[in-house]
Order: sequence, then C-alpha cells, then structure tokens
Amino acid sequence: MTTNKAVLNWLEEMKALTKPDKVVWIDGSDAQAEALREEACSTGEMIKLNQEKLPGCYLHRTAVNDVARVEGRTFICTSKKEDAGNTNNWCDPKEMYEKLYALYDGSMQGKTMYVIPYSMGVIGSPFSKIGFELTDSIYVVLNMLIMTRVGKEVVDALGDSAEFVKGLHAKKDLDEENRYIVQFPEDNTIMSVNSGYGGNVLLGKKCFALRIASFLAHNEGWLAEHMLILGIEYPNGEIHYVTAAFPSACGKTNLAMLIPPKFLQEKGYKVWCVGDDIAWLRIGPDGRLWAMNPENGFFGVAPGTNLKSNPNALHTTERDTIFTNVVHNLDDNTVWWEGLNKTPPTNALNWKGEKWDASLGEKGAHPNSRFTARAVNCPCISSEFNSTTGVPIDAIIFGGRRAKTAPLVYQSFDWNHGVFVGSAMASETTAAASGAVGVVRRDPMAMLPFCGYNMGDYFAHWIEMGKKIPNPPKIFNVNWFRTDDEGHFIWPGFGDNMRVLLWILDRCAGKKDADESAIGYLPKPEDIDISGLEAEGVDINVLKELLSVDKNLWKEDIENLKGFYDKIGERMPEELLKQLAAFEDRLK
Ligand code: GTP
Ligand code: SPV
Ligand code: MN
Repeated sequence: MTTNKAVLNWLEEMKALTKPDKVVWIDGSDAQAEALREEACSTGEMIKLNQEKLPGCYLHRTAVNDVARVEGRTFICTSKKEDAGNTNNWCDPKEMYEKLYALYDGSMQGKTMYVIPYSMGVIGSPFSKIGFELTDSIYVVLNMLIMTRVGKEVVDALGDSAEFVKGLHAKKDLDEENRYIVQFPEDNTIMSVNSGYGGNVLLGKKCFALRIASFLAHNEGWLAEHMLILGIEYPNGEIHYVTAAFPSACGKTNLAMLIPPKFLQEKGYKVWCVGDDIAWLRIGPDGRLWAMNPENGFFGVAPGTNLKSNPNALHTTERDTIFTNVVHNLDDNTVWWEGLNKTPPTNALNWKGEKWDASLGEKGAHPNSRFTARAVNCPCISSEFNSTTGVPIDAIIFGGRRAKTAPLVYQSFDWNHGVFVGSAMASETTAAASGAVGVVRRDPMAMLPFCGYNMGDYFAHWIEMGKKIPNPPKIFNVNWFRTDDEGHFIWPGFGDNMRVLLWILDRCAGKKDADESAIGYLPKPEDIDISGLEAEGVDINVLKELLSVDKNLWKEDIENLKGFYDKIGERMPEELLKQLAAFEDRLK
C-alpha cells in the first residue's frame, strides 16, 4: 500500500519481532471490514446482534480481568525521569524496550498482524496527525475503523514523510502481571501488550491523541486536552462553542450531546456535538483559541444512557455499533444495561457471558461497559465536525464529581486564575480505570492519567498559552454531582445543564453581573433560569445551596492540593504557587 521507507522498515522490524503468520493492511473499504466482522463472529470474538433492530451492531466481551484502563501499568518513558514527572509512571526507555521486546517476541505466531493506517483529524488537514497501529486483534481493527479515519487515503496523505506515530499492540495472553501500556514520546512510539480493553488498545485515543499529542503540543505551542466540544445555537442562529474537561465517566459524552429543556427548545435553542472526549486546540489567525476533535466516533459509557438522560447517544448506537461488556438479551438478540430502562431482560447473559437476570441482585452490564459508535450517526453532530480548522471557543469549562465543596458553577477571575482552578481539580474515581471507585483524587484538567510529560511543565505551558492567545476563552468550573445528606444528587443534571451553559455564555458576552467570592465569580441565583425545575426539587433556595461556598471545606481542600503540588515538585510554576497563596488569603 505504500513505498514509504520509514513505515516499511519499522513494519519489517515489528514483523521480525512478533512473527505473525500473515500481515493484512487495512484499506478502509466496507468489503474488508465486512469480511473481518464475519471472521470475528465465526471465532466468537464478536456476536452479531438482531440486524432488524440494531443494523450493523455487534457485541463483544473482554476478558474479566481486562475491563478498564490500567493506570498503574501505564508508563511515560522519556530519557530523563524529570521529563515524565512524578505523576506518571516512568522507566528508562532502554530498559522498557528490552522488557517489552521480550514480551512481544513471537507473540503473533499463528496469528495475523493487521496494519491500520489512521489519521487523528480530517485526513490531510494541516492540524491532523497520522499513526499506524499494528495489532493482532480484529476487535481493535473494527473499533479503530469507527474511532478514527482509516485506510489508503491516510497512507497517501503521509507520502514519504517519517512523521507518524508508531503503535504496536499485542493481546498476547492478557496476563495482568505483564500488561503494559507504554508511551515513548521522544520516539513517537506506543506499545501496548496483554490487554484487549478500549483505552489500553485503541492506540489513537488516549495513548496518541492525549499522551503523545500533549507532548507534541508542548513543543509545538498548542494544547491536546481531555475535553468535549459543543456548540450552542441561539434562536437567532448564532452558534457559540465551548469545551469542557471532566475526568473519565464524569459526563463529557452526556454534556456534548445534551438536549435542552423543552422551554428552551421551544424558544429555538439547540446543541451541536463536535466531540465528546478529546480536543486539540490551536491559536487561530483571529487571535482566538480554536478546537478540533481528532476522533471520528464515540467510545461511550453505556450504563445510565437512556431516552431521558441522553437520547442522542442512544440513537447514535442504534446502528453500526460495537457494544462491549453489556447484557445480551437472548429473547430478541439485543443488548441491555443498567439505566437503559426499568425492564431488564429475563432471558439474558451478563457481561461475562453467564446466565443472568436482575433478581440475582448483581449488575448485568459492567459499570465501564461501552459502545463504539460512529460520529456521523449522532443526530446532533455539528456541521463543523469535519472542519479542518475546528471551531472558535468562547469558554473552557473544568469540572469533576464532587459530593461537596465545589458549587454548581463559578467563573475564574482571569486566565491564570483559570489555570489554577484547572490545576486544582479533584474528582471521585470511577469505573473507567481499574482500582477503587468513589475516592476523591486530584485530577488536574482531567489529565492526570493522560499528560505525556511533567505536570509542572504542563501547567507552565497553559500559563504560556494564555500569554500567546490575544483573545482567550473565559474559564469556568462546574459540578453536577453535589449530593444531599442522603447521598442523592441535588442538581438534575443532563439536559438541565443547559441552564448553566447559558449563564456561562452570558458571562462571556458580558451580559450578566456576578458575585465575587473567594473561589471566583458566582452567579447571582436569579441569573440561572430554573423555571420548571420545581418538580425536580430545585427552587431558588436549593439553587442558593448549590451555589454556596463553605470556606472550611475549601481550606481542607487546599491542604490536599498543597500535597499534590509538592508531589509535582520543582517544576511547579511560580505563578500557580502565587495563585494558591492568594486563594488562601481570600479564604481567611
Ligand atoms: P469517558 O468516556 O470515560 O471519558 O466518560 P464521560 O466523561 O464521557 O462521561 P459520560 O458522559 O459517559 O457519563 C458518565 C456517567 O456519568 C454516566 O453514568 C452518566 O449517566 C453520568 N452523568 C453524566 N452527566 C451527568 C449529570 O449531569 N448528572 C448526573 N447525576 N450524572 C451524570
Ligand atoms: C476514559 O476513560 O476517559 C475514556 C475511555 O474515554 S478509554 O478509551 O478507555 O480511555
Ligand atoms: Mn475519556
């Protein structure tokens, strides 16, 4: 498919290492994809679902020990340890290559190696970047065909250039003790072994578009972020775009596809999805910050997705979708997950493939079960989705899952304070990564597991970017997850988050005053439209409670933040230490 020497030489080397029986280039054609789907079904790797109800849809189950990203086994291998920093696992590249080469040796014997040429971003756009993933998994190929732009055109766009990211993935024997997800940012190289789960193996996603790309962005003067991108259309047809960074399983896909409350729909408000997980941001010729989504599909959390919470996501998954680790309804050969509806199937298999029904009292779908769906199938996909330059951004929104402390929404005083707010993010852990769930941890800019270099340098890069953007977006923080004493969410969330987005855009347009507080600008309660929310238990007093700032809780939070800043160490930018000191003063 190519005469590119750099590609061919590397491929030969990887073939000699893994020793596959056969090498197959993925050309992006429907015929090839269809043949691979049939092959995967014949071996049991995938199950073809009811083609009348779910055309083009399949079910896959991962191994039970392989259901989420493994942060403890994810490494950033730079030549100097300080360049990876104290928030990343690090290993000397030479040592890691040796260890990995031993694991990959002969790992594809008796198997086929698939060569996937893919583009992150529209093929051929100056802002896009090209990668190759070599894998022994058809599931990975079929997911990459949905999540990225794949095929011959990518190879043609690369031409003779050696500027591409090399990715090698082998499922090998799924041994947890020898599972490694390794980035070598200085070599544009990713190596993943002994896993078959999404974020560990779809190398275009977190490994490339965040870890490698953030490293490149630092060197090249742009940003690669764990952010959704959405457009809000006003009744007069104007569209304003925002990005939002929330940690894994904290609501990006849901916000990106939200449907406004009825009274706003009736006035003519609409929301358009540009991306649900990753944004690459560059300074445009107009001096604003522009965001593009490098992905081509959604790898979304299934549980909780339903006709009320996220109808757009649900409709997106009605065709051409791969479901992973959900319930298999044997009555009509469809799928189910917790929160889809109140009628779980009675004749069904759980995510492990065991006979299951709800009376057993355990979950049928894995909490991190996912759908892989094509962006073009999303009813609210933005007309700018395939734009080569992306969209101009009015606001950057940070947010996390905090039962207490963080109010519904507040605005930072300025860019640097906004960077401080992002750096001070904390959120309860979720099922998207292996380990305990519900523990509050620091997760700056939702990038803790995804920053491909020293976190101190990353913060400094954000500060530097602020100086370079003539017209920077305003920076906000939101929290949809405040709970009452019984642990129930106070704010209804989902579509009603639109009410908060409108306040944010009003602030950007200078249309609303705000109350200055220790943490930033808070909305005047009457400026958030809560009409119609009485039935959800939200009146003006509840809203005031949602916007309240408990200084004691923030003081505790600061103590924890200081520990985190200390961990980052000497590359912590002076500016953020100043911000921290100023914040402490304001809390006195
Ligand atoms: P990743 O794909 O892991 O990056 O996750 P994400 O950030 O896209 O999260 P997603 O939108 O898939 O939501 C994860 C979980 O949070 C789901 O169970 C949702 O139902 C729940 N969720 C999303 N938005 C809200 C909200 O506004 N309020 C509440 N209470 N829950 C929400
Ligand atoms: C996340 O965990 O943030 C995801 C899913 O978006 S994964 O692709 O597994 O990283
Ligand atoms: Mn994510």
